[in-house]
Amino acid sequence: MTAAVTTTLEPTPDSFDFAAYLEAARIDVEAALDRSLGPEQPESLREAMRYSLLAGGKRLRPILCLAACELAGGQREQAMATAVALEMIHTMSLIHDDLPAMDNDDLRRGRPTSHKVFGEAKAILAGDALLTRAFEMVALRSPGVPAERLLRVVGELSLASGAPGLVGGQVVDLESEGRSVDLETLEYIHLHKTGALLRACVISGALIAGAPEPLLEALGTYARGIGLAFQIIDDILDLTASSEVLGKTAGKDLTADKTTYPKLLGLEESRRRAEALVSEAKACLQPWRELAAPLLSLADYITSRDR
Ligand code: GRG
Repeated sequence: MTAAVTTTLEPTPDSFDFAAYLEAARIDVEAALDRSLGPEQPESLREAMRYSLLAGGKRLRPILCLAACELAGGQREQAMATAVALEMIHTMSLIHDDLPAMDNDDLRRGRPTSHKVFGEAKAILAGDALLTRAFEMVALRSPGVPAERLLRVVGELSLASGAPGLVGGQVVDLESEGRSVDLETLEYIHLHKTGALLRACVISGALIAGAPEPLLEALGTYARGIGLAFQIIDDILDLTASSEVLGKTAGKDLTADKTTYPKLLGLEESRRRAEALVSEAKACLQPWRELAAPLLSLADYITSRDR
């Protein structure tokens, strides 16, 4: 449950050009994603992996990872392989989530879903290949990062992907369909399905730069806030935005009879809650304020986004 926010926040430094930061980071991430898929065989698997990984998307997760690495004093390039790995895990989860056995969707990132193009078996395998490639990126393709830091990153990615994260959240979500769910269960679903990977993004970026414990702790709190806020906004957009703008089928939550924040709290209160969570998330980074401008702006972007 979210406590009322009492901290008076200092504004993000005026000199910081967030739009330019976001665009430059996105360009770097797109290039790294493109490079990350080598000549895998067979060709049909490579095609399916590239189809989903290079389909656009906001690239929020890799950018969070890079920003956290920079905040902790690291160089963007040191974290790039892990940033790519996080987008691979995210993309895998979207491919699997869209399958007929799960959310059964045929539109993602403005294109037909993987199983619609390649068939179910190939879509599952493309997801599996992306998930395992993610760990390869960290373990074998992160030059210049000390092995003990990479080991901790592998640990974070494992926790975020498995039963303590994505898989656990997805199972509770599936089991909750068609049932009335209370706020506590809804929060559990979102902290696991969405929040765990967002947490892994900032924690692993910071670990790569050798961040001290107080910063890791603050980033964990930041991630919890933005994770829940992200999902509340996702629920709101599902109700209020069009499929064309979202690039995925709008109104799915109503059709699938899912419990959402707007269903439990109403639209206005949901929005207020997302804003309060973002304020809390930003508050815990105040001690690092000078270097935290990208993460502070990314938190605001989460509530102001339209897709
Ligand atoms: C097989 C290990 C394993 C895990 C899969 C299917 C699954 C378990 C979990 C589902 C996780 C899921 C799809 C959560 C929803 C997260 C979410 C809100 C996605 C949308 O993220 P955006 O808006 O999308 O950042 P873009 O397209 O911009 O990247």
